[in-house]
Amino acid sequence: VHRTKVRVVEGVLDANDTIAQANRADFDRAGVCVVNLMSAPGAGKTTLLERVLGGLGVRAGVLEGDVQGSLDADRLAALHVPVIQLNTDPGFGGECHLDANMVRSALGAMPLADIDLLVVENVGNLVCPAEFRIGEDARVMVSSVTEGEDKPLKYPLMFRQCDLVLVNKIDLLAHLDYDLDLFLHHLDAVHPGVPRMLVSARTGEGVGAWRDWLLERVAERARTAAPA
Ligand SMILES: Nc1nc2c(ncn2[C@@H]2O[C@H](COP(=O)(O)OP(=O)(O)OP(=O)(O)O)[C@@H](O)[C@H]2O)c(=O)[nH]1
Ligand SMILES: [Mg+2]
Repeated sequence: VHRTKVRVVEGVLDANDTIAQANRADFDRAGVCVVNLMSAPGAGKTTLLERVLGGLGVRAGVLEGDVQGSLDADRLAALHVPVIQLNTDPGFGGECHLDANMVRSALGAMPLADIDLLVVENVGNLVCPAEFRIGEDARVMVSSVTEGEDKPLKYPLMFRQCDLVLVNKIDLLAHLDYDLDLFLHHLDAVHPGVPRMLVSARTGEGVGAWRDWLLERVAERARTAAPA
C-alpha cells in the first residue's frame, strides 16, 4: 500500500512538471521573469511586496494565492499593478499550495506581454509549496524571526529548494530571544551558502537589497532571452 501511494505522488509531480514547462514556455515567449514567493502564514510576503513594487522601475504583476478571500490582492491593487487573486478554495479544493495548473488557469487574465516581472505569492505554508514547480525563474522564501531558529531543520525542503532567503521582521530582534547566528547556522546546514538578506518590511531596512535582487533577476532574464 505504501509503495502505491508513493507512485501516485510521483505521478502527480510529473504531471505538474509538464504543466510547469508549458507555463515556462509562455513566460519565455512574453519575456517575463517569474518569482515564486513562499513562506509560513504571516511571515511578511505581502508587506515585502508592498514595499518594493511601487516605483520598481520595471513593469510588475502579481498573482496572489490564498485559500480564501482577496485581502492580499486588494492591498496590492492599491499599487496600481495588475493583480490576480487565485483562491484554492473552493476552485481547487482548498489546497495548501499553488501548483502549475492553478497558475496556468490564471495566466489568461494576466497581461504577460505588458509586464517584465511576475511575482507569485504562494499560499502561506512551509511544506507543500516547496514540492510544486510552477515554471518560475526563481524561488524566494521569507522566514521571519518570530518563527524560531529551528525552522530550517524542521522544514528542510523549503529552505533547500529556494534561491534566496529573506529573514524578515529584524526590527523585532531586540524584543525576542531569537538567536540569528543559530538560525543562519541551521540554514547553512540544510542549504550551504544560500543567498540571504536581513530585512524589515516595517522599517524598510534591507528592502533596497531585495529590490535590487529583483531588478537584477529581470535584467538577467532579459540578457539570456536576447537573440545572440
Ligand atoms: N514588526 C514587523 N511586522 C511585520 C513585518 N513584516 C510584516 N509584518 C506584519 O506581519 C503581519 C503579516 O504580514 P503579511 O505581509 O500579511 O504576511 P504574509 O506572509 O503575506 O501572510 P499570508 O499571505 O497570510 O501568508 C502583518 O501584520 C504585517 O504588518 C516586519 O518586518 N516587522
Ligand atoms: Mg500575504
